[in-house]
Amino acid sequence: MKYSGQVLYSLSGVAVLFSALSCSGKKEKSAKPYNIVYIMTDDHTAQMMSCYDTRYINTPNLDRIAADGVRFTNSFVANSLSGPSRACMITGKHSHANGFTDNTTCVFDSSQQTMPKLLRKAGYQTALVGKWHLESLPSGFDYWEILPGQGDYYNPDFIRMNNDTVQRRGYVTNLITDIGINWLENERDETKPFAIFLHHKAVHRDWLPEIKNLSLYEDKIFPLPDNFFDDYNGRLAAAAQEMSIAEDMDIIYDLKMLAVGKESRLKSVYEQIIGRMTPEERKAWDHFYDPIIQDFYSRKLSGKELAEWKFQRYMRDYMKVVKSLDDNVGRILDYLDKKGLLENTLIVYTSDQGFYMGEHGWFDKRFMYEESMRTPLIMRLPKDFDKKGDIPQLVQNIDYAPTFLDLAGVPVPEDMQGIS
Ligand SMILES: [Ca+2]
Repeated sequence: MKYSGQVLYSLSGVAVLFSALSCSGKKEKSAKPYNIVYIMTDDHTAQMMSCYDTRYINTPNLDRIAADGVRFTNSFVANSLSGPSRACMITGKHSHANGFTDNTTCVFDSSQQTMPKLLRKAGYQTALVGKWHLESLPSGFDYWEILPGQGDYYNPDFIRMNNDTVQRRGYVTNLITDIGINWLENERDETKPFAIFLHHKAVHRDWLPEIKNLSLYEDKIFPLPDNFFDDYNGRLAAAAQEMSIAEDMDIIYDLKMLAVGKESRLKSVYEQIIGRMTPEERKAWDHFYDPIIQDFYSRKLSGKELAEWKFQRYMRDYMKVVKSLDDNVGRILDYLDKKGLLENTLIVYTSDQGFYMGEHGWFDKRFMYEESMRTPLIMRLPKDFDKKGDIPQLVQNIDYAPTFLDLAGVPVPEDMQGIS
């Protein structure tokens, strides 16, 4: 493949991402094409990354990416829902143009143009591991291994390229990283540049922490957001959302308060999910939760007290799941460092959208307010770029595809709606 340093500057008169990067100058043209490591999580919101917000959690490995690179401070998705967001990202097009407009009725037309396909055509080795959620099987990858649908946290099934399904033993965030590192180490063609897409299930509802992290953060008390008890006065659409921690967060499915004689709407789903644990995992799980469950039902909380109790447990569970994720981002960074790949690789960390952490009394993401439309976006740049710090320009996830193509020296198709 041919690399042209010029495309980094001049592809579009309205170029945002890399023209912003070039403000402080791209130093020199690299002899080798750049690799791309794209790490995307599910529902990981910027409030829960210490490089964006120091109120709650410490994420040292994510912060390494931001500290060594750039942090986008006005990064948004085009569509704040899993499948549609993912389709926007790989096509560089809005939902009406890529055809994947919702999670329930759509099947992604995998014959259409995508950024991974264009990278592959230009000589890149491409790999995808983890959550896909576009219903049709992946296309445009030399290697893929995906979770069916939402996937499971414990001992998850994966669908492989020969279309068989295997159950892997372990915790999903570790497994996705293991598979990714194995591909980088043993399966890729080292004579070619690579683009690997690691799509985590974490930190999606219902936030099942890894056993070793169960007891973390239990002594933390989180401040309630100022608008936690929002009355939605004058905002009928907001009032109609079913995302309320007080009303809609399931005491068993979401918050794990499973006990004999207690019922909830999603109890049976929770039983199925934790039914995937090994006997040892289940024993450790019950050992941790049993005293909390007993204490909870003995207190007979209601009203605002119950809502606040739910908020605290939600925050702790979410943070524990982020902890495993941050550790695994560290594993990838360490691997790239050890292999001498850091300096020629663009490392991207983002999420498929943001999430409510109690703002407006909500969890989830299905309403177009700031917390869910924003998505974290941090990048560690190849050595040829000396830009560091914040990039305030408005960007959306439809801009990722043209940006990666631009970086790879691949012409950006005119019908892509995002810009580099
Ligand atoms: Ca999501």
